[in-house]
Amino acid sequence: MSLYKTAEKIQTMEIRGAGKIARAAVEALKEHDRTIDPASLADYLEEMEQAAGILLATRPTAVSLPNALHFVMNSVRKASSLEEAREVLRSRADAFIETSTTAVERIGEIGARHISDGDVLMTHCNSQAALACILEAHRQGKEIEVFATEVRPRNQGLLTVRTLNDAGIPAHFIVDSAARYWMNDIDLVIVGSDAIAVNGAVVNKIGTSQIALAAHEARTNLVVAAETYKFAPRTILGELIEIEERDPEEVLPADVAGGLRYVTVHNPAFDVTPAEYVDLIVTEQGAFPPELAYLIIKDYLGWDIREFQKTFEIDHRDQE
Ligand code: RUB
Repeated sequence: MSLYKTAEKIQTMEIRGAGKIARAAVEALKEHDRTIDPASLADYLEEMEQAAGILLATRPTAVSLPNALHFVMNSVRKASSLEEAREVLRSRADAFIETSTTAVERIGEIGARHISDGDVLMTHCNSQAALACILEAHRQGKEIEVFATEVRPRNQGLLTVRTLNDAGIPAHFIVDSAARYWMNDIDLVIVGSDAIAVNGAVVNKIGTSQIALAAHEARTNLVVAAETYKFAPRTILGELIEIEERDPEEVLPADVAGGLRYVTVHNPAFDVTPAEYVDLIVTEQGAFPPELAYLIIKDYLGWDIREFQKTFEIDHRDQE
């Protein structure tokens, strides 16, 4: 698939979910490398930087995207010949895809330890990392049930209940606004994440913070399943994570909205759950309280923050 096709699919959400977006972007860099014939290292770098920029511009919230592109491009930029740059691009891309796939499996193993036999779970949206924990707990023979929200406006909850159904896990499909109604029946809420800030705040699908609030009130634990590349290094520098505002037509068709002169339709795709409503973040490196987000960025992500700032100048929209 061409770079442009991948970018389009990410934008239209045919490819969606933070982990999948990151892997698809890295795969697209590899594909782009195969289709170009640069005369020099400088030409190659220019081409690939442009390609990374196109991918980066697709969706602004999932930090897995810049993190994955950085993982590949930062090494490519250090190459001293065209051949070396191309070789490095391919090997770093493969390494990212491999480690990110393994990370999800590992999260499943670690996360399943926090799910007990007989638990009734709730999840929101469609997260590979969260589902990995649920599927692994089921594989281990734990009897669990899962409440899955519908996830307006794009109905990702349907993908989740299909996966649960295929695995033979009893599931309950509910509208988003029913989360608090059911919360007293829930033992554990488990969700994924698009980005985690240095202060442990978790950015995930719109509605997650309402569910977290309801869980907090009901004293139900909330676990976030997220690979370490979902942590946002630039939040150490005080940068806020941009919340994607999608087309209002996803919420209300233009022919209906058009007739409502005084009505504005809003469609933020993500929200921020403060660290105080998060009990545990399960990563491939282990389970941590959200307060340790700084250590994960520093020790496990291991990237030089100044270098990261220099190499990816992302738009600073919506800085509060
Ligand atoms: C997806 C979403 C998911 C996270 C984590 O939003 O909010 O919970 O991306 O997913 P969208 P994963 O559907 O708008 O992309 O664990 O698969 O990376």
